[in-house]
Amino acid sequence: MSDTRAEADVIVVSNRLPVDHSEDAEGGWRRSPGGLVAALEPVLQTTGGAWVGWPGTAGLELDPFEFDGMSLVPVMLTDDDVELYYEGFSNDTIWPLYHDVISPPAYHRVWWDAYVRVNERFARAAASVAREGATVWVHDYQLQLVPKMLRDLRPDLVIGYFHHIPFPAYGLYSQLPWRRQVLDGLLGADVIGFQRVADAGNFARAVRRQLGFDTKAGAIRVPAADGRVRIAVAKAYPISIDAALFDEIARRPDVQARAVEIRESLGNPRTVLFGVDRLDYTKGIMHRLKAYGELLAEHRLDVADVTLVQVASPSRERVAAYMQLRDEIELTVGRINGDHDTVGHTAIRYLHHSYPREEMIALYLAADVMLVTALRDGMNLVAKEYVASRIDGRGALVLSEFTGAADELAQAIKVNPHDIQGLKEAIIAAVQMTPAEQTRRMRALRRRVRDHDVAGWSKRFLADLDAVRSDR
Ligand code: GDG
Repeated sequence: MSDTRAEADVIVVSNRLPVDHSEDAEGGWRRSPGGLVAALEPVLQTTGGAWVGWPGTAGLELDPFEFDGMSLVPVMLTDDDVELYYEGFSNDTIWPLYHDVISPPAYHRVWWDAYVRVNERFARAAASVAREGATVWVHDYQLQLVPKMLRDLRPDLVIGYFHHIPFPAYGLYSQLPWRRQVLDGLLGADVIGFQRVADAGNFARAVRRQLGFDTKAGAIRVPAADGRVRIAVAKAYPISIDAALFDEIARRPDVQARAVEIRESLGNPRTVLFGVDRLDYTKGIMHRLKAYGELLAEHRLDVADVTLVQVASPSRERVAAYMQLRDEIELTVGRINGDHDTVGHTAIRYLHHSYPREEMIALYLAADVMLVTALRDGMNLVAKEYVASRIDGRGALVLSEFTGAADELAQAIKVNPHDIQGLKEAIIAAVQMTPAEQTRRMRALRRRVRDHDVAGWSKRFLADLDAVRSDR
């Protein structure tokens, strides 16, 4: 890395930099879509801050560079790092374990060694760009060891960590062979943020049981090497979206015209059901298909009236569990369509693609019923995006109670996706919901999402980090 880089007062650290390689874009980089970038970019721009992360291509060694008023600090990952740290430990150990073992987690010591090695690399990169007393905000499960590593390197820093996925109950967490090291790693932060109150509670319980530290009302007393005690705060900060932006795009005439066109191209069914997820076993796509398939088989729904559009965006395609899931989903979709399609109507329009945001919002506008049936999800931003896009106040949201969003979106139709019969009844209730009832519920949902957007989320978190600084 070059030593000409500027030092920063605010540093974000995440596995991925907020940019993607692009041949067409000026300078070769394009801003990646997503709420995190939208929320943090203004903070970094006004403070001249830096973002530390992997540029997304193995073996690519790059010097820090400026992008949109932020300084980007690339961390290099080799092919081995991608396989062992990213696809292995992050996505085949921590991801399934933290999502309640929906898929069995694999525990491999070589994966753990790579995780430690790569976390060290991220910590050193952050330490090297942080000005004296700077604020460093670390993101997500790929980097759970960074807070402690960073504190050891730079005790002057104020360190925050936000966990985007669930933190599991102690009985599951305790499977992890490196359970103490991970807790120690996280406790290096001054503020440890979670999506739900329950996640923060699970974390505090694991700390009590494994490390014996005192944890009162989310204030964890962490003994330091010098015999003193430091307080680490574990608390819920439910993440959100840039609601105003979704509202604005949904109002665009071209997007509304596209929504009409989408319905037409589906043969103008009376009801369009919609699901959009990364193709991931946590999202409950198979449960959704089972319920829908049974409703068709029992003639409670008819393809002449109803179509399900399922976007499953490609994800983690080199991890075996994901390849298997894709096969299962595609077999099931093929069966349901084969059984129920007519020449003019299809039961499921299945799309294994990623779409531009405008197209996603047109799909939200075209959908009468949004199906979010995750078996476990930290938050689920799709649910909030659907609500923010419904400028017409219409539409019904079926929402799994196992998502973080369920804590906030009280007027959704709540479901336990494991209960297929209950899921079927919820789908029918959504299909049959009167326009007046849709409007009544959607008004309250929209108010919630509008008043708790992603800017408010980052402001709350950073204010708590500022309070840590003042206390010092
Ligand atoms: C993790 C946690 C937590 C999806 N397909 C396309 C597309 N998307 C966008 C959605 C949404 C995002 O991706 C997915 O966010 P989710 O929250 O639903 O789920 P994860 O990806 O699993 O995210 C989750 C989140 O982190 C934030 O903390 O909520 O619980 O698992 O924004 O719109 N966007 C576009 N084309 C697609 O095809 N443009």
